Amino acid sequence: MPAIEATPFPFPLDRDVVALVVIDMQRDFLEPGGFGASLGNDVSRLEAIVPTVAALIAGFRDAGRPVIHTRECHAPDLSDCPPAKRLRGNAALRIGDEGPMGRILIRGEPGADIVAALAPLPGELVIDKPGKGAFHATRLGAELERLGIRQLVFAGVTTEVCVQTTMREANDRGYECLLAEDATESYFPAFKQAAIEMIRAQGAIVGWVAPTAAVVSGLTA
Ligand code: TIU
Repeated sequence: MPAIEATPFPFPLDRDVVALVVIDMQRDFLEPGGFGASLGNDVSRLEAIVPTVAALIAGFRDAGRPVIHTRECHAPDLSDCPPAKRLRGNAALRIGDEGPMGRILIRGEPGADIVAALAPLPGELVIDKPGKGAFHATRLGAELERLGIRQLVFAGVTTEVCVQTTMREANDRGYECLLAEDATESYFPAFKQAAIEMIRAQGAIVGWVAPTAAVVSGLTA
């Protein structure tokens, strides 16, 4: 199978062992009144990647490859939310507080849902994660082993927080990681760009970077 165009060099995409991980495309990060907004961010820029993420998801579904969705959220009793996370900073609304989309970042609340346009299909893996990384305190690692996955393509939000943290966790666990650069976004354009540069520097020290179109055409080649 030919490698796909990527930086800092071509990525040896292997359709037999690759999966897509879509990080935290939740209302709480994309819509006003949720967690992202409660941290003081302008959430409007994140919505713009939804069609590109949808195209990437469709490419994996069409190729019969796994699509894994994550949601950053906590148990209703907050037993999995360390005070160091809940009490950090100066937010008007904190994790667990009642907001316009239900309790902020709580499992089962409307705000914790993945946006409708990217809804998981029945049978797709949905990983609820209490941390920024998707491996910490979840069954993601065990599920990837069960599925025989060796390569991960990443999309979602935000690039330098949950996406980069999860890529680093995956890289340390031996997965070949690629970031779909137009299917990820940050509240801070400069941080997105910096994360991309950090990931692919030093001979892909964390992983590869490529546009969605290159990944999708690689899946169908
Ligand atoms: N604040 C921020 O940029 N991100 C998060 O809190 N979580 C995720 O990135 N999902």
